[in-house]
Amino acid sequence: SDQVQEFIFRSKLPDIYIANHMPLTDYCLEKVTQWPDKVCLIDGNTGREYSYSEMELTSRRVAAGLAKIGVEQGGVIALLLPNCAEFVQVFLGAAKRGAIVTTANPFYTSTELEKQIISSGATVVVTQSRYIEKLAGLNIQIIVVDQYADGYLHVSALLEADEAECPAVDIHPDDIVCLPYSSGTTGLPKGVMLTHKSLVTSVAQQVDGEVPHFNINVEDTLMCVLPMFHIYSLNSILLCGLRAGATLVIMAKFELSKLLEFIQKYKVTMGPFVPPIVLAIAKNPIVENYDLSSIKMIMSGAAPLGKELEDAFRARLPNAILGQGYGMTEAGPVLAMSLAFAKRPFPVKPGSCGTVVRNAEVKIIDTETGMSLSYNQPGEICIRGPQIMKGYLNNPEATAYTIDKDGFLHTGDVAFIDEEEEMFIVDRVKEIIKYKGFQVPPAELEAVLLSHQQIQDAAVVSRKDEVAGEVPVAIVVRSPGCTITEDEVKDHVAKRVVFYKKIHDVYFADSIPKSASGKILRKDITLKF
Ligand code: AYL
Repeated sequence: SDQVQEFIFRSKLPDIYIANHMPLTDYCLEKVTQWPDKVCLIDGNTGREYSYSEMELTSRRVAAGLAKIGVEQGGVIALLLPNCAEFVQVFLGAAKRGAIVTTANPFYTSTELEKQIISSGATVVVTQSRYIEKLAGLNIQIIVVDQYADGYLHVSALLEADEAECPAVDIHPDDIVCLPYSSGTTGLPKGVMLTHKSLVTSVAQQVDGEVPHFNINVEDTLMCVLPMFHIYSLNSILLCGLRAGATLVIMAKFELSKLLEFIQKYKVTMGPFVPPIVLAIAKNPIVENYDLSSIKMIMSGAAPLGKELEDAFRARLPNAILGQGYGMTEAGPVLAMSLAFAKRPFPVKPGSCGTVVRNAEVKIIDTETGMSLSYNQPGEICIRGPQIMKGYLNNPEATAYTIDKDGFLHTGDVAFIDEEEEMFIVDRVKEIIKYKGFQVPPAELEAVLLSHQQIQDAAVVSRKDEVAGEVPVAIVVRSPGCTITEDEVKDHVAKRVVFYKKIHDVYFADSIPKSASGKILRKDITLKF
């Protein structure tokens, strides 16, 4: 028969009960009565501290305030903020209201913002006054979190609303709560529909149960320097930290000396970072001037971590457990995490991005045949479980392309799993370029390049970079008779995109290698240099 054996990989830890019928805010703050006065948040920017009971109360006030200004259940609000207390307060309040939060990088250009705001259907944007001008011309209500600005609502209208007016809402587990944008395995950025059930499940897979995979608790202080507008920080730091009753130290932007000062001052125990921050801590001499002995765990995620870097880091902070987390926005986002972080830690091998989380199934499939593979054979990672996205917003084709009929989400990452259930990522079969963990979608840059009349054709590919991991470079075919220069090409793009999507080098060519169907053959281009 054509009955084939399916190889399914599972966690080494037993499955757990997951309360994924609960709305996200109620779930994350469920145990607050056990630690009402515990410090929930320290805003490193201002030094202000917020207790858990205060945070819970504020979430109800914000929900009331949002209802009052006309945000309905299912309405979309955009957070355009660096890390700050208001990000957390408004996020939890919006989720409590049954609204949907779309998050964006405040450094985005107005063109990038406009696309996301229109696509997501956001009617309210919460931001700092300095970013208001980028929102000109959009049909939205602006709420400013810093100074009072004429003609705009101030966030105090939410924070100081009457909690007695917190609307009673019937939130369904399959309702969307968060709408981050990701280009996934191909094309332009798309709204990723993460539901209450997805995010509750993902957080539970990390921190719930008798033997949590990611062992954080009320004794822990987490460094929150990664931007919460990105799902890594939003999920694995903010939401996991809240659920576990940890203290979060938040920083608006990465600055090594400040980061080290905060670790020392607040006795930070856990640092969820990205490879460039791990690199800075491993290599920068100023690290010697600080007492980092409080650090128990360092997690690296969102991009590959080099073996030499891992060794250099271990030599410098030998008492800290260094491990990886592996996630993808669409996957809810966490697929795997080092079992060295578990309450009962397992020995782990360098280079591994972790073991699949509990209550989920992983398949490694042959990229040619689609057959599922067994131990030690590399193939595309696919994952199934209640944590994965509901789909892409208003894009059933892209959804069907990414989640197959059996419910497996295809990641576009290539890995093998060894006999100890450890996953090792070895390649990527998708377009995305990762600059310091940030997504750079080639298709978006190609469209920007093609909008220049002196450019007839263009392709954007990844080039390895010591600090950023990867940077985008362009191959450009000039229009007939045109003389556009490398600098002109770079400037054209730089004016239209956020800093990390800038083109680093331009190679002029006579043509772009394409398949018969017109698809750019990126692998062929990469081989040329
Ligand atoms: P997105 N090693 C190698 N590549 C990685 C890793 C890793 N540890 N983590 C993520 N990637 C790549 O949507 C991979 O190609 O989400 C993956 O498909 O911006 C892509 O980045 C997804 O990029 C965590 C830990 C979340 C990590 C994340 C990553 C979210 C990044 C929660 O606890």
